[in-house]
Amino acid sequence: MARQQQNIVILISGVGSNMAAIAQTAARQAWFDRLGVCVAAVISNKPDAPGLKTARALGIDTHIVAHAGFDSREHFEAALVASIDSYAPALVVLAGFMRILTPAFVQHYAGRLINIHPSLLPAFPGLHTHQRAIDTGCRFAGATVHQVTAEVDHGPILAQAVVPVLPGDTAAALAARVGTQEHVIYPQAVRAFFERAA
Ligand code: NHR
Ligand code: GAR
Repeated sequence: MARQQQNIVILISGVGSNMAAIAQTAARQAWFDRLGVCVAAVISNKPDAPGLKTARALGIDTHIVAHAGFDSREHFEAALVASIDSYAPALVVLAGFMRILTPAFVQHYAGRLINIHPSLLPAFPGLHTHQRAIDTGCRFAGATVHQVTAEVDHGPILAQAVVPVLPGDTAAALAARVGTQEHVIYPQAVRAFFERAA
C-alpha cells in the first residue's frame, strides 16, 4: 500500500533556529524517504521574522498570518487554522511561537501540537525563563518539549535537556547554552513522534 505523505507545519515568531534545526535534520536523515515525513510549511505571526528567510532558503513554503491585522485572537486563529490546514498536517510544531493559543485551537490539533519551552518544566512556565532561573539561584536549567494543552506550558512532557547554570551567567549566555541543546532534542522528539505513529 502506498504510504501517505505526512506533513509537518512549523509556527515561528522570530529567528527560527529550532525550525531550521528540524528542517536540516529532516533533510540529513532523509525523513521523507524513510518515514514519508515532510516539513511542508513555515508560518509566522510576525511579517519580519528572520526565520521566514531561513525557511525560504531551505526551500520550504512560507506564509505570514500577522496577528496585528486581526481584531481578536479568534479571528487571528481562524486565519491561522485555514493556513495550517491547507497542508493537512500530521504534526504542528511551535518553534519560538509567541502567541498564546485558545482552547479551541488546541482542541482542533489535539494530539498533534507540540512546543519547546526554554526551561525545565514544570519550573518557570511563561516568559523570561533564563533570567528567572538565574535570579532563583538554579544550578541547572534546560529546555522541555511538550504536548500543547489549553493550559500554557503544562502539557505532557516528551523530552528534556539539562545544562548547568554557570557563575556569572547572563540570560543571553544561558539562552545560548540552552539553545544548543534545544536544537538536538527538538528534532529527536519530532522524529520520535512519527516513529511511534508508524
Ligand atoms: N498556547 C497554549 N494554549 N498552550 C501552550 O502550552 C502554548 C501556547 C502558545 C505558545 C509557547 C510558550 C512558551 O514556550 C506556547 C505554548 C508565548 C507566551 C505569551 O505570553 C507564553 C508562552 C509561550 C509563548 N505570549 C504573549 C501573548 O499575549 C505575547 C508575548 C509577545 O508577543 O512577545 O500571547 O513559552
Ligand atoms: C527558543 O529558545 C524557544 O525555546 C523559545 O524561544 C526561542 C526561539 O528561538 N520559546 C519561547 O520562549 C516560547 N515562549 P528560535 O526562533 O531561534 O527557534
